[in-house]
Amino acid sequence: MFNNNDKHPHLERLLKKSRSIDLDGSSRILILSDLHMGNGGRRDEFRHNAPLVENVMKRYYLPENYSLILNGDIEELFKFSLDTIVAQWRHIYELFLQFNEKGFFFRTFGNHDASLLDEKGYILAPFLLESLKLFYRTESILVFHGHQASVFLWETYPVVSRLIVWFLRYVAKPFGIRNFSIAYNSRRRFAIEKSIYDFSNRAKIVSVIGHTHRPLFESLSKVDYLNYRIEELCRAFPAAEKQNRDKIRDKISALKEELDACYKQGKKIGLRSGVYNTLTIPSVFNSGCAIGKRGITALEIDHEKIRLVYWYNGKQSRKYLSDRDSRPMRLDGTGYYRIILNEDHLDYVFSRLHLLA
Ligand SMILES: [Mn+2]
Repeated sequence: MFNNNDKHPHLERLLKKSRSIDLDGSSRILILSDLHMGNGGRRDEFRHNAPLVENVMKRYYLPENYSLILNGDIEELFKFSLDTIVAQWRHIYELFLQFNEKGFFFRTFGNHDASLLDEKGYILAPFLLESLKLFYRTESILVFHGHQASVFLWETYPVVSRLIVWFLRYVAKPFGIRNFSIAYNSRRRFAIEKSIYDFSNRAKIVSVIGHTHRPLFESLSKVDYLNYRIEELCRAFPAAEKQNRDKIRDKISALKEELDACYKQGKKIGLRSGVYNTLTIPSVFNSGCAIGKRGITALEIDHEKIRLVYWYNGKQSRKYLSDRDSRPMRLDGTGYYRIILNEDHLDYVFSRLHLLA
């Protein structure tokens, strides 16, 4: 299963040919993926979180001088035509473009919007790339959607994806064939993550992806992370003072509850499954998606730190647990909140990568 000779020609090519940008000590970048924007109707998966996305960009990330990278599957072209999407979400497109005024704006394509390569006059055409390389000192962070690592040809090649668009629009939909391409089981997800993990470790780079809709921080999924933290706290327990022991005990029971909830929802363990190795190399990050039922996850690069954050509507979401002792921050004048799920310095990430990979 663990094949060291396994080459990743697509990914090697991306690493070589990517356009690159130098980060400096004050760089701030927001990375979002998988918006799946549609026509504003009932089948539009973006519709539900559109006000949230609009508010956080307009009231937080733009005033805070962030640049923006949209990492693929921004439009849902398997179901809708580009014209209807742009007409529906013009105000959102205008916000995207504003990021290019103070900082930069780029968007990569994913499997659901690869056909944009053919669209002349597309509003974001000047910013459309397959991947982008961020240089941090001598280190590389490669940002790409992630479908390139799929073993399924229809996800990898734009030509094939165009055929799928045709199939879905003119055959599947009229004849009532549903969910042809979206059947994402956790095995497929895992295969993609694992393939990108192996590639990144071999190349000694960090990859930032989307596509699977599952947030990863330092290669850890939520379940992995909860397991890892419980283990860490159990180890700290015996040496702790009496009053700290109570705190640790409370924390462990809260984390266990969270973990049980994950297993009940059928969330499977990810890269830290122990099949391959027990040490986790922090080489893969995934921004998650912007179409979550309760909110959106995003990655931030901010002054040499990398963070996984969660934005949610305080009225509809339960209190969100963060083990990192971070408190939710309310976005002024709205009912929206941001919480930091995880955060580390890039120096830590790359030291660990070089020491362990
Ligand atoms: Mn995708």
